[in-house]
Amino acid sequence: MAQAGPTDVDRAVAAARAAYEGPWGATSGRDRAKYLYRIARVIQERAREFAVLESLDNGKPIRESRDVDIPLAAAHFFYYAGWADKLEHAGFGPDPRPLGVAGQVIPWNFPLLMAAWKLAPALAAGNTCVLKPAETTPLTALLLAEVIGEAGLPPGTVNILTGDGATGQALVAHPGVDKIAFTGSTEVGKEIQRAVAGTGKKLTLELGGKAANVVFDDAPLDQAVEGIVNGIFFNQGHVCCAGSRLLVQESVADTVLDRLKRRLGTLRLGDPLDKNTDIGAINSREQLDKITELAAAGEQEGAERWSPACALPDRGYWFPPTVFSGVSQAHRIAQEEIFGPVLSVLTFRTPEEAVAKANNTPYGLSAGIWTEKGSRIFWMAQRLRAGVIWANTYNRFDPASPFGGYQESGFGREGGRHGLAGYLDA
Ligand code: TAP
Repeated sequence: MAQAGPTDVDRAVAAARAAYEGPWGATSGRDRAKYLYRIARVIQERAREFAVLESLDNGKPIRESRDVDIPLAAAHFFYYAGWADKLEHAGFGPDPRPLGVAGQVIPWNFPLLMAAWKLAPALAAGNTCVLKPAETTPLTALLLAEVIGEAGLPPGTVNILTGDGATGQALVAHPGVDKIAFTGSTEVGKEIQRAVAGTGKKLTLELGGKAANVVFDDAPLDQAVEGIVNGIFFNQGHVCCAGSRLLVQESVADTVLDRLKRRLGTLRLGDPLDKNTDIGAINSREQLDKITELAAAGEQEGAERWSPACALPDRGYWFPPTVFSGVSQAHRIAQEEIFGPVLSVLTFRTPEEAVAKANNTPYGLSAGIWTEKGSRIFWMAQRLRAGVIWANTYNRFDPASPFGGYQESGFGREGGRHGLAGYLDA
């Protein structure tokens, strides 16, 4: 795959600027909406091709790319198409203006979906874009570029640059960019924040997480077990908002753990292109090493490790679904983002203790609550410091719903009306 250097970044930014000051800048909201609808429809028409490519590139099960990633990517374009001609009614004043050229850097865990999260609101608001996909997962972004060409957007409106961190760095530092939108690790997010400080560029950061999925003793336990599985094993746990810390009330901890283990015994790990696969491949050797190292630290620090009997394929990068019980808050596996199929289980006795443990993290992206009591859901939601809170469900996404974090999980929101704010001078 080509590695875009500083000259390529220059050319892409110049093309985006020319489109912004030229044909795209002159395109009315109504016409921008038509282009976005067209992109959404072509993604739907070519959904199978996108799904196969996404699974080949990323390693995620085809069932997920087919049923989640691709439909949600199309849904984002549909949703923001609806806003393009209604910006003056979006609550940002009577005449909100676009920012100009947006530089967008995305990670490898949801390659097409993250591209849609970035491009759809930016274009709806009237900006032009230069997007850099992750080094290991550029393929669906390139297919999306083809689709955008097919949809007839003026040349230069969307530019996709392949390359590694150095390409991202050059894009972030480029003086011709008016806004930086980044999704990725907290470490790189901090670096970007430093690089952008004092330049006047607008910045949004969607970073890591270490979410608590809190199960009370009155929760519908079978449903909760499904939510725990979906919370941490969806996309091999390569999910910033993954429910990677299970906080379970002590009185039901043994029952939940037993049922969870039984359920994990039924998951199928293997070929991402097999429709029956539940858990696919780890995206890269580097990520596998990171997961392996953190899981080893969990054992060394005294937590009890368990995985179902599960044969791993000979070729490729794989990690079995893993549960650590007896985890204490000081353990690295309770503090650091593993970004893999590894669940840390902690217990609590009272709601107050659950809140204290859930909030004991430098992150603040998401959380889950499982209980039959509506009043308890509200009580918890008011106290959990997380940008997204699910009740009696987990990992549900909708383009109309804003997503983003607090603290080291970043700032700014993507999705919903709020997602427009990051791309408007309002
Ligand atoms: P990062 O290493 O941060 O990479 C993210 C993107 O930034 C990649 O395209 C990467 O390029 C690029 N990049 C690396 N160094 C850069 C620099 N100095 N300047 C500009 N760009 C740079 O993260 P990752 O390993 O790909 O993704 C996993 C992380 O993303 C996890 O921590 C996860 O929590 C977080 N994440 C957060 C969210 C939200 S919504 N909060 C969503 C998904 C993922 P290359 O990788 O191509 O070299």
